[in-house]
Amino acid sequence: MKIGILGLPQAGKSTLFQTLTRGQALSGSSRGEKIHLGSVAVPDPRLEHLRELYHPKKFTPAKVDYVDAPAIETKGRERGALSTLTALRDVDAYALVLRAFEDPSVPHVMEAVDPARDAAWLKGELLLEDLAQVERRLERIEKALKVGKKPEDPNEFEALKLTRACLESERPASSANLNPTQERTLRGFQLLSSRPWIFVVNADDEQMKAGEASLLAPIRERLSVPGTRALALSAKTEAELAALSEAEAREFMAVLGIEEPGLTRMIRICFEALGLLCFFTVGPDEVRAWTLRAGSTAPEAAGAIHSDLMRGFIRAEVIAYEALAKSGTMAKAREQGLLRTEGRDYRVQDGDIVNIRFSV
Ligand SMILES: Nc1nc2c(ncn2[C@@H]2O[C@H](COP(=O)(O)OP(=O)(O)O)[C@@H](O)[C@H]2O)c(=O)[nH]1
Ligand SMILES: [Mg+2]
Repeated sequence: MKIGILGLPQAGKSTLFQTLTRGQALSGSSRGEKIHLGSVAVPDPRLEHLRELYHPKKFTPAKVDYVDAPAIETKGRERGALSTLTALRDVDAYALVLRAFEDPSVPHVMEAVDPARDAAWLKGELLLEDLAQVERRLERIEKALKVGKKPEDPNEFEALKLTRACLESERPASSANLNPTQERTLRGFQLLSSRPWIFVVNADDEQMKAGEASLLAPIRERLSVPGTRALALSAKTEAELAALSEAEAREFMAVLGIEEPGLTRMIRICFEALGLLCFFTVGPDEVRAWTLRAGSTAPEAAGAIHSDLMRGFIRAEVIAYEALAKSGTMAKAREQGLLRTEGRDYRVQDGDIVNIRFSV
């Protein structure tokens, strides 16, 4: 899973990036407007417990990649040519950073601090960016039509028209109600609004004390898009937390009233937004977590591990993590008959421990 971080200059994008990646990738490098890539293990107590049970040679948590991009400039940017964004196309979702913190030493590109205004501005810019891209392609097709040529791909033509109408009414491309064939024809465009957006309000500690809801309400109201995903955190404070030992961090969090770090909250929201789940494979060689689209079948889970396992899939032995944890060990769980044999139609559940039987 890869998340792109976008926002205005000085919104706290790089600070957020540091928070979300536990600071590993920025150390030493400049804070300048360049692209940073970072990756972080998905914290999961279930997987830690499995590690204790198996003492595997190799331990592989699921991971999330983050891309910190240069800011979206407010002036002098050519429409449809957001060069800063080309590096950010290849992601699964966007974190849109909104500055709420007040700090006279950090200027705001739009004078006053107003996260709801910035949210609306960003939404508008990203939709216009997509619209420019869609229109460019449509113009080319329409020009060909005028000289009597048929569209190469009628599905694409239809999909583009539906998407244009959607963007023109200020709705994201993801809500264009395309059928799966139409959707496929537009995948290559990697439209910014075809992927989920998660608004991240970067607040200071004082503002956080007033509660997350009071920070998010004005943004939800302004955007008036049902189901807008958003969270609030103090990127600066949490970046400092990330540098502490676990015990120290816990103490500091208690003082500040932070119940759960932004790092895990962000991952959870992204999993929800993308409809993902985790399943596990265990053994003395490796204990590992895998990310999978919710609703995937056992052979699809096998395919996430290796294409051979999907091709030669026979059956899956499955036990829910909770059931294993209750039994204590896999041997006991087996004795108690808790291991199930599942076939091709089984839909893998979050927390399943899966062993694929296959032959190639
Ligand atoms: N007071 C305060 N300053 C912050 C916070 N987050 C970021 N900053 C500061 O704002 C400036 C811009 O932050 P940066 O992460 O580089 O923003 P970017 O341009 O969006 O990448 C830096 O000086 C940060 O230290 C915050 O939550 N509170
Ligand atoms: Mg930056």
